Amino acid sequence: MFSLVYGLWKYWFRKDEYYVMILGLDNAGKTTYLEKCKQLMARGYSGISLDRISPTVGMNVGRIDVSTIRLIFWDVGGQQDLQTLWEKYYTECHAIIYVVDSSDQARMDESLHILERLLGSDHLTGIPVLVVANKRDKESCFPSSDLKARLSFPSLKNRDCLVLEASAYKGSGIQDGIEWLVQCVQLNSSARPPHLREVS
Ligand SMILES: Nc1nc2c(ncn2[C@@H]2O[C@H](COP(=O)(O)OP(=O)(O)OP(=O)(O)O)[C@@H](O)[C@H]2O)c(=O)[nH]1
Ligand SMILES: [Mg+2]
Repeated sequence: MFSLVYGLWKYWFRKDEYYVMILGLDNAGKTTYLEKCKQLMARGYSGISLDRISPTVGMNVGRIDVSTIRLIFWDVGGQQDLQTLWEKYYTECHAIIYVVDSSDQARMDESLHILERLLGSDHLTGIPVLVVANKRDKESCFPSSDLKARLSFPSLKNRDCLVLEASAYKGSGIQDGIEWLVQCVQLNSSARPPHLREVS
């Protein structure tokens, strides 16, 4: 009897874990996005000042729980020599958040080229991608319609893709994106099942 009740308890309280990579060029705002996301959505997390965030050397890990789902975020540094690290995580990840600095017209081509290349990886076939047009609070932003118009490359076909305007700094456009992502990873779970984290 005890083992039956214990088994049910574990089943009810287990969480499906999905891994989400946060990628994009250096200075795009990935770590700020992750920090703001935790401040808005992680229960009991008070956070740090966004002004204290420095360029990522390696990777930051964050997590939030959304109902029965746990999202584990991997925010990997975007500097050129760190981009080679990204592919180490492709086989494990369930979704990608790709952050674009929409106030940096000069690096838009470079950013989209890298997005196209990474989505061309066989290890990421069918993986949902949320493209975040970040820094919308700045005055010098290019319209996100420009970005959408450029997102027509073949590696974007046959996967869920959403472009959302956001300001990681102000916190706008973040929750909508995460809620969309939760739906996508669940819908895609037969192709890429979650990791099950049992309560011990
Ligand atoms: N105005 C404004 N600034 C932002 C926003 N998001 C990030 N920033 C600023 O952009 C700079 C880079 O932010 P990070 O979060 O460190 O960028 P990153 O993509 O993690 O950079 P790497 O770790 O080097 O790959 C910082 O000065 C942030 O304060 C935003 O939404 N609006
Ligand atoms: Mg960073």
